[in-house]
Amino acid sequence: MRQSQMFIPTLKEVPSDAESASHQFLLRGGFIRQNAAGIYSYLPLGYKIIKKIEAIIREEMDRTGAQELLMPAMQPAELWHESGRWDVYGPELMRLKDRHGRYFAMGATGEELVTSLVRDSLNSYKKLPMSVYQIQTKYRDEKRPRFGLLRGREFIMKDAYSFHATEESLDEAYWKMFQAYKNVFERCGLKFRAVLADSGAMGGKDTHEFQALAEIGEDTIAYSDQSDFAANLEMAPVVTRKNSSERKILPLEKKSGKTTVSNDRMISARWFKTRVETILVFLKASDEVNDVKVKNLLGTDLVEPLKSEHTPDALQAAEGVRILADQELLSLSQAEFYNEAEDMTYSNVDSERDLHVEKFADLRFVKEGDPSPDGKGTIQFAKGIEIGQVFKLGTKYSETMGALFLDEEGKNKPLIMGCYGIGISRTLSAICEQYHDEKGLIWPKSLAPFDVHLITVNPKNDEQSALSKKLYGELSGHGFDVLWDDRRERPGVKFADSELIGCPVQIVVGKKAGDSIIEIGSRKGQAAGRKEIQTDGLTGAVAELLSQL
Ligand code: 9G3
Repeated sequence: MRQSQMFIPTLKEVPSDAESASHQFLLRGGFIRQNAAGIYSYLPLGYKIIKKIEAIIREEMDRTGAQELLMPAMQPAELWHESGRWDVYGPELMRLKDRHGRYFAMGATGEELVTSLVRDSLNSYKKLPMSVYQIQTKYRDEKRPRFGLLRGREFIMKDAYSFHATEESLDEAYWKMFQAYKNVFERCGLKFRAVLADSGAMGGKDTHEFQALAEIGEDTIAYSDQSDFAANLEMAPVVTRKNSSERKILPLEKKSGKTTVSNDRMISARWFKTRVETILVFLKASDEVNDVKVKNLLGTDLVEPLKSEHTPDALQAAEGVRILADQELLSLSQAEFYNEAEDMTYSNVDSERDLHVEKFADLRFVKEGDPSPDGKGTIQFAKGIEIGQVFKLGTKYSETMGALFLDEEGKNKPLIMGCYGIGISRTLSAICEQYHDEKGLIWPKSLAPFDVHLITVNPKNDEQSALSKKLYGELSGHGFDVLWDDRRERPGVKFADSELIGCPVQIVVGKKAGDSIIEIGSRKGQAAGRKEIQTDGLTGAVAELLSQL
């Protein structure tokens, strides 16, 4: 394409509200434009890349046997009433009313719709398993949209749903989809980890998130430095070090006032409340309570810290207080505990003898340096951007929405479901976060908007224009996708735009055009500069350069 005819409105200045690199360069490179908070247009360059990401996703989805369909973004409110989620979700679920006063949910996800779509016909084990997917715009009215496409209010998602007669069949589809996701993100050139994640309000069990590694990421991943173990910080299990010294049990002593021992010899009391009771968690003062682990242990969805002014006496096991403790305390002897309510410090505390603990469990956040739960290496932390997730949904939606099938014994059972999402807009941003330098983007060749950026330094010069036109024809004839900067702009502007846009190969037609000499270089090897070559070796040189990227 001739750049003089393309709509690529690059920006010299960094937009003030663009905090992340991807947000900055997608705006400055003329890939996207904001229309409202969290709502963007994909301009021709940006949309070209979205379509390349979608093409990779379609190939991998089709390979799993999932069938592509397209469901509406306007979802009848009745469906969300059936699933009970109309009232569960607050303002984040965008709703609208049509001219007849009927309510709709703007699709934030597709579980309700797809279940209503299949429940009339997917009614026999003979028709199972079956998987469908769509690539569709999703709406979520985020309170604080930020970082451009990373957290938008309207975004493009691939969402897939699978239907099964048995758990084994779901398990098979889950791991097939898991592998398809690894293929997708590897083909996108992303550095990512599949992490064990908390299924949270989604019900179901088994769930993994695919996290693209990036400093700007909102999630913290705990991963092993010597295996592919990785988990969301909330989910990462802690394996206790076997404490060599056996526990010595000495008589409990107490003295008034605070204690001065080091944090890892001291026990802390942390108070929480659930919807129905007060929870007291004892743990080492050097550790932090992982509230998700407490929720999962109690099987509740709400665990909130209790304000300090109401904390009762930790050692008087008051009525209605459930006392839990982190497993680490089992290998802590001669511990100290400062009981605020009495202003007394107890020493030689033995957590089994003195704390009336109902249950010892893994309740703390994992820390860097902890042994990896799989026994290989130690835990490190990294920030991640969640770009995909795979869920075993179970029968959460088929039960509430009456999607039943006749099993082999002729019994009516709710369909067993899985759901699988990829944030396509987010994936675009994650790629930019991982592939840029201070001058602009550096697209992996599988996704670049064009293979080659051909720059005519001075289009008014007939030799340079004629040679550029010839090379453009030659390269296109050899199947390369070329963006030809034929604009009457100053060279400095052209080079700056080329670095912003970030096509893998750069070719410059300048002063030596008359001698059929041009310059070639890669955007990735920008710092190394370009090298001069004869034009007759050009297509070979481009193919060679691309093969190395
Ligand atoms: C909503 C709103 C926001 C939401 C949801 C529903 C997240 C919601 C979870 C999922 C689970 C899977 C299919 C593709 C893969 C992910 N945020 N989730 O259900 F109404 Cl406003 O979307 N859905």
